[in-house]
Amino acid sequence: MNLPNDRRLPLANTAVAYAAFLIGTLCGLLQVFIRNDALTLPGWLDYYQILTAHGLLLAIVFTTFFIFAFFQAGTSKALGQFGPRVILWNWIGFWITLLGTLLVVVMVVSGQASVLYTFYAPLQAHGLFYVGLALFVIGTWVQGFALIGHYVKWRRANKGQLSPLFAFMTVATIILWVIACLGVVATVLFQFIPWAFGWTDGINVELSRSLFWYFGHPLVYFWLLPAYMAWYVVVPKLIGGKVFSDSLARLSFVLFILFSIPVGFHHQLTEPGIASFWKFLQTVLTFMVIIPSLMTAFSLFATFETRGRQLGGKGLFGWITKLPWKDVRFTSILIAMLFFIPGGAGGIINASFQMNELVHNTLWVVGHFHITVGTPVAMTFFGLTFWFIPYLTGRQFTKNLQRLAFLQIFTWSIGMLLMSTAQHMLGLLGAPRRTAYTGYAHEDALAWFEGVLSNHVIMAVGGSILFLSALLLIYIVIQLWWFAPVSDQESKMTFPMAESDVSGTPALLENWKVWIGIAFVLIALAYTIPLSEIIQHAPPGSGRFQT
Ligand code: HAS
Ligand code: CU
Repeated sequence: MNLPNDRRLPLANTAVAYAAFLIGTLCGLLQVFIRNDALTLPGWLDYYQILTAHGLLLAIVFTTFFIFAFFQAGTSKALGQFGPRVILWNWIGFWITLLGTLLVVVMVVSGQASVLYTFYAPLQAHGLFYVGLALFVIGTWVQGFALIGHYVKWRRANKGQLSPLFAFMTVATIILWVIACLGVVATVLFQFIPWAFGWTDGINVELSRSLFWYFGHPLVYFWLLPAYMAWYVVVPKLIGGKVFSDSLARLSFVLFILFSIPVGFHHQLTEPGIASFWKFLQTVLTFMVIIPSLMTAFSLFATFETRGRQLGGKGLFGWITKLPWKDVRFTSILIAMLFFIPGGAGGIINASFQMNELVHNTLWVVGHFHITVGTPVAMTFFGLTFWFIPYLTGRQFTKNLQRLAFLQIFTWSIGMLLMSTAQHMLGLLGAPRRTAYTGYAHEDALAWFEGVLSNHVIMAVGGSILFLSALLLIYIVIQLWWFAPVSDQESKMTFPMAESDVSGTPALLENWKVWIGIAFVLIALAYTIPLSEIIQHAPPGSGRFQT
């Protein structure tokens, strides 16, 4: 089929996303079996290598490529078709991101970069691994700035107007991403690359970890915000409603720009070398960043209830039954939201300073991120995929495929429920994360963990169901891409974007200079003194551990 350029671009991004998804989920399957002691890997493969591939391919590659596909298709719908320059720069950015990805993948596959997605020093990968990471980030910036260019042109042509909500949210997410990446770019360019190529002897470990987490926390909102965009803008349209409050939606995105960055220390609460005052300050700021998620939860409930009552729902809960449960595009995303209720609650536990001692570096944290990025975000992306690919390829999401889609989200939910519950419980009992060896310090390997749910077998059962579900999804994607019947006028998919009333929205919310300025003030407050202390008091030499 001959597709216009602004469709081919998001399709290319989606293709890379799902290729990464397939390999990444396979690596996940291998992991649960190794942890269950049911599988021994051949000599040329290694647990940490697979864990690195799993984390990178799913949490970084799948998400980022899918997010850019969504941004590209959505902004060209919201602001009008891309001009040739925007298209060109998006393509250039796409190829650079892909080149970076391939370089990283080659290094991991060849066993020279089994450093996990957090690449903590003094673990050392091959220098090209870090070059790949840098290219990846640069590629996303090029795509991001191309989209911002399109947005700026629209604003010039529509002086004094607020931009459509989807475009506003895209720009907010890109701003967050660019500011966040400054940390990882700094550590990769100025610390890891010189060290890995042997130009410098040692590396300041604490500085590199702190710069990583300056990036690593907002990274999770770079995944979450596109899902929130779907929740705020796409879902209301699917249920026939409107955006509950335009200004609330915009404010929540602005709050993410302000508070999602100066909080990285909540991943380092157990680390020496950072005074507790700064850890405490960042913990307080972490509690601030919970607010926009609570606002989102409120706003979504309000959207659902308003629409359910319009459709005749009575009583306290009658409106729930009026929602379009038979539409898998809606149901998938609703289940994704439900998962985020315990997911977010677990995050609040992690962030509760002393309580973090109990869960840090245990499987609990693994459970946490599988019910944040692994379901609320990932399943929202699945829910989008069901209409997004047909929208781009002009094919039909047939009744049969819809049935399969239900089976897919159902199996993903069950698999995730089993696996993440087991991980949370095992974690509370002290099962460590980031290790292939589960039974250390004990003769009888798995004897600590033999509860009904708190055992490694349930985790593996969950993981296997998840892998089958992933295969089903890939089947659906392939069908929607190449084999489903071409749609006619009636069955044609559109990009669902709900109406959002901007009449009460203050123009200040779209004054980026103000928000970026305040964000930098908060970052400076939270980081200047502790980072300078880390630099001044760095111990000499760090050694290096090659994998
Ligand atoms: Fe987290 C570790 C704290 C959110 C991902 N997190 C991680 C790691 C990942 C991750 C990947 O403070 C591991 C990193 C590593 O490898 O070491 N996290 C939080 C907090 C939040 C949070 C406070 N995390 C996320 C999100 C993620 C994510 C989102 C991915 C997308 N996290 C931590 C901490 C650690 C951590 C510590 C370090 C742990 C350690 O010791 O290593 C908050 O943002 C959560 C706020 C969310 C809510 C929920 C709102 C609910 C909503 C749904 C509404 C439902 C509806 C359904 C409307 C308060 C919006 C309606 C239904 C009807 C039927 C009508
Ligand atoms: Cu965090």
